[in-house]
Amino acid sequence: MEALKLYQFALCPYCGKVRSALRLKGLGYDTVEVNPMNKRELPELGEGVPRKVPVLQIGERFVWDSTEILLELEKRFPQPYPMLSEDAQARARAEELEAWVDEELTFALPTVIYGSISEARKAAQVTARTSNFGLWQNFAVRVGGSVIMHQVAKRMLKKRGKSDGHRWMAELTDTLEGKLGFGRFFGGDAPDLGDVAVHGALSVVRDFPVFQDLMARPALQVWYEAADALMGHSLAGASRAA
Ligand SMILES: N[C@@H](CCC(=O)N[C@@H](CS)C(=O)NCC(=O)O)C(=O)O
Repeated sequence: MEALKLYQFALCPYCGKVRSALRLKGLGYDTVEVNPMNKRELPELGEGVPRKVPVLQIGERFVWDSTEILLELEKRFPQPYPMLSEDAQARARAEELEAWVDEELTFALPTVIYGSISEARKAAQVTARTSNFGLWQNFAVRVGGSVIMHQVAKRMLKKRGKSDGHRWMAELTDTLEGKLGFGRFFGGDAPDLGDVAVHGALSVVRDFPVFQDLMARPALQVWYEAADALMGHSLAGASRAA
């Protein structure tokens, strides 16, 4: 079995998706926390490849972009839980939910975890805590990172024409509850790609107040507990196969 190494930011929802998928598949992996200020730890992947996380190293091979990584994992490790159903309709629903997570939820989350400068400071501390950065880098991430994160949150709100991140998040929580309906998982009786995407993105905000708002919805709480039993992981997450 080839070694798996995930280059990540602990608080990046796309990286959360990959950690959830790795856990669902029962795969052990190591993580490398990338310094968001200089991305020095990220391997050189050639011209045209975005300097972004997540990147998953599988043996000697590198795969980037969370969706591509999930598809690669599905191809190589279809069991024990397939993320993509053979049924075309179910598959389309799962892909649609994953796209919604990538294009909506992932943009709203930073606006509530870095929305105020004190929230941004807390987020930067989490990043510093989950990394192996040296003393100076650690300090720079705590101070510089919180300012940058706060700016990113403000830019995202403006770009999406929103004024209040918490209100935006409440709207998305309603949507999420609607998508869950009465099923145990978004994918029905078993989790699928949609469950992996939602679980991964939400797991990064577990230590933030917004998570309590989400868990105040009983259906979402029941779903999260069931999903977390299968895909739960820590943010720093060097993890061995179960
Ligand atoms: N479509 C990509 C998006 C990845 C992405 O935007 N990652 C962000 C962190 S959440 C990043 O690395 N940003 C660094 C930068 O843009 O400089 C995926 O699904 O993996």
